[in-house]
Amino acid sequence: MAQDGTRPGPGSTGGNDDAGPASGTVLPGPAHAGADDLVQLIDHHGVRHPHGHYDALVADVDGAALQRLYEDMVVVRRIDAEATALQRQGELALWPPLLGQEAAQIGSGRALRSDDFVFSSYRENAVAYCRGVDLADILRVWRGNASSGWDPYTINMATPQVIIGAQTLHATGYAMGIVNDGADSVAVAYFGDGATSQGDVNEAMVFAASYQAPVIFFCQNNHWAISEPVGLQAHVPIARRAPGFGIPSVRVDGNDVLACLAVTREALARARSGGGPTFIEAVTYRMGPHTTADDPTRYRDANELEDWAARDPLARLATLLDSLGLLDAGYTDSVKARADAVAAELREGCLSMPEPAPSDVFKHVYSTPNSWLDRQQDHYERYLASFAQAPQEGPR
Ligand SMILES: Cc1ncc(C[n+]2csc(CCOP(=O)(O)OP(=O)(O)O)c2C)c(N)n1
Ligand SMILES: [Mg+2]
Repeated sequence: MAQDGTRPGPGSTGGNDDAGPASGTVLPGPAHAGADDLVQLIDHHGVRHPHGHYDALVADVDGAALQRLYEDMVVVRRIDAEATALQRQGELALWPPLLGQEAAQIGSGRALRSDDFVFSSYRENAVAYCRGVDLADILRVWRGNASSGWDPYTINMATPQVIIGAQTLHATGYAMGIVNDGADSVAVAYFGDGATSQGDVNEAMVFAASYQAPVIFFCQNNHWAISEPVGLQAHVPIARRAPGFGIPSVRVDGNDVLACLAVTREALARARSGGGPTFIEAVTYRMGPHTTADDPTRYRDANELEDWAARDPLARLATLLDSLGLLDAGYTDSVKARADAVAAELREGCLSMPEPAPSDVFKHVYSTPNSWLDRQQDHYERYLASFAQAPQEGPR
């Protein structure tokens, strides 16, 4: 919160810069957790703390399951690093890194069923990984090869939304459709802290509450909306907003994969059983730039990054696994080998992607023939052909 009670200045993260329990009023929500309480099962020292309510939701997560969550996080961090390298090498036009947000995305993503449907922003590449996306498909748009990366129905995940917050409306509408179908799947909208200031997100919450739609609003509060710190637009924890719409909310340590799994499972169970929407605020941190076109050193204090590096989601799980005797060389070697193989597959998929034909830009604009577009395509193709036919001018 701003020192003087006014707008926090640049670099401040206002009322949301802690990852520890905040004090204050406990607002309506799940009976066991107010919107201000931070759910945490594994602290940043890698210590597992018992929890009166959420332990039951992850009772099945044994050592082997924890190892799988760790492997997932290592692999998606590697995907992210490889894609960043591909951008630096000129193979991608742009890349939005997720470094630091692995636990929020893997914990929630691994809670979902295959018939649930995800509506994400551009940064949820770890969620796409959980959905089983073809690795090259993650890169297609960023390489400029396609207008969208995959067929949403193959993995039940819409292609990433760049219009901030719009996917919350899509998710809510989809969830209303689930009710009409009499199904028990759930729609999950992923968005950032900045997105919560968008009208779309607020409208989506009104509709979701009105229709008790089976939708989860999964907000990754990574503390920044490009160069704008979260405290500028949220003077109280973001999770507190949802109860005002009649939506129960929970604030979770977004760098704790087990806690993220637990709260998402609870929200899914509520939605499947007719209990309507839930808002989850996963308190995490974007350790990299907004995108590879951004330079966060221009607006962010290096100390802040250092603070959050000490709460790294992978490091704490590694420490816990080690304390359980589950981080031996055989295991870490196999995780590394898997990450190397995935990175190699990603790179190969990127470099071997066929170049689209210029006229492919007209594909998928409409699902049915359109004479106006056909005419444009015809003109464009004749224009391109004119270069091939132009007489070559010889040297004078
Ligand atoms: C409607 C709209 N307004 C503005 C932008 C430009 N823009 C792109 S990313 C971004 C910040 C989003 O921040 P946040 O929601 O916190 O997500 P994060 O990037 O941190 O994951 C903005 C303002 C946009 N893409 N769409
Ligand atoms: Mg953000």
